[in-house]
Amino acid sequence: EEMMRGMNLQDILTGMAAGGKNQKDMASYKFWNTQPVPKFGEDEPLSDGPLRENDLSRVKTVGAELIEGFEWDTVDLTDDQQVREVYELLSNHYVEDSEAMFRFNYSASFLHWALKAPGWIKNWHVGVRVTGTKKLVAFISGIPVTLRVRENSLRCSEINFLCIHKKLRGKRLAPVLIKEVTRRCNLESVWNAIYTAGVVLPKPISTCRYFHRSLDWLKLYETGFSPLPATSTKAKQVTKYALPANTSTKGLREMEAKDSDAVHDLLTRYMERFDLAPKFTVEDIGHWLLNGGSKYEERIVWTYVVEEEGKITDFFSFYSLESSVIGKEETIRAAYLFYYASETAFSKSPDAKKELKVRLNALMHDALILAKKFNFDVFNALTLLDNTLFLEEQKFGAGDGSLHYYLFNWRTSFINGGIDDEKNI
Ligand code: MYA
Repeated sequence: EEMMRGMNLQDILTGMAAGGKNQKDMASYKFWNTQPVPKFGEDEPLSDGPLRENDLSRVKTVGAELIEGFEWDTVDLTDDQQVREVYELLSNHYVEDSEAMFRFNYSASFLHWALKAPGWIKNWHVGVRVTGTKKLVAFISGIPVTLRVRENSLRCSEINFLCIHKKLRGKRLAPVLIKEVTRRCNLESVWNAIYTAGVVLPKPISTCRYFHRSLDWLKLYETGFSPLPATSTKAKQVTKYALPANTSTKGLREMEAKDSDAVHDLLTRYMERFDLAPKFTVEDIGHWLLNGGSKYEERIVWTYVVEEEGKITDFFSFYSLESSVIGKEETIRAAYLFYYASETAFSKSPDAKKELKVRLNALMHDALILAKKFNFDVFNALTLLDNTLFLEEQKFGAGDGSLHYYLFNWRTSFINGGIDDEKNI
């Protein structure tokens, strides 16, 4: 108790309060120390703004030398064969849980969708190949995104899928990849970036926890994803997570292209309530929520709207991302809660928060029913947006993982956003 006093939520979440056990001291971030990111321990309330000067004339026109035997490549993701190569690299070498039981298995369709969003830039899909065999052994990507960080609008690159072949780990290749993608963003006069990671780096602007809601508890138990609580039985667990066969929200239906303007308008207003949000165009909505016009082999995203008397009052979406069970043939099919919004968020009634809670619980209950119907094993969500209003009631449980949010070359104070302080999540 005493120890906690005087420590802020940010320190608790990033491990600083535990004597920095999840985190190295600043001096040992040999690479990140040289980058325009805020440092730990610098907590003076300075105003929001960039951390280094932007000067296009000083951006190098060619990439830095790579270690002997390797070469840079721009991966062409309009070529299915090259998407396949990225898929192979990630499916064998991308993010695993701390116990190395599961690994993200982003599908080729997912990569098409995530990396060719409106305005995508080919040069930001950076690969490293073995000179002799041309085998792809490392990757990092960026896509353009306009972000609102509090009152500022930033043209950013969203960096994702940083991956190095397991045999090339620990050789300081990651900093080389990061500097190369930075150079390629700078060449487009983009000086800021957003990225997320499970690891603690200088310095998170926000931190979320993963929550999981079992849809097929028995499968999750058998694959080692979910434990059997000491106070329960398998049968009780199965009963606990059972869901009705049909949704119950009146007017709920799949989103169609004709809904794009209404969904765009609703989501834009809903997102104004938060400190960090992407600024979407109607075209972005079509891409992110309508599966880019369903042009991919596999379905990646599902979006439902509620229509009442010709008006769209609510919507929710979730996307599909499997994890492979390491050492087995099996996969866990996970649905991840994506964007949603509800007119209830703008209620002026004295019971507004209660109304929003009731409405979101009804919507998310239907989202769970639909995800179950589409054969997902688990439904995942983070502690962002208004999620803490329904996680508990919808039987989500806290996972082990945290997700830290970072901005490159932008200072802003910590965003407590979706973390529910009262419940101490
Ligand atoms: S997060 C997902 C990251 N990928 C994985 O976790 C997949 C499995 N792991 C790997 O492939 C490797 O372990 C990686 C590191 C590639 C992660 N973000 O080469 P090294 C720092 C940033 O010897 P390796 C995602 O994709 C580490 O602290 N830095 O290490 C978002 C150390 O620096 P320092 C990281 O293990 C990525 C240095 O790298 C990360 O062989 C956003 C060690 O290098 C990490 N996840 O390879 C990237 N992990 O000494 C930043 C370790 O200072 C983008 N490190 O501690 C920044 C914005 C750029 C654009 C700017 C535009 C203006």
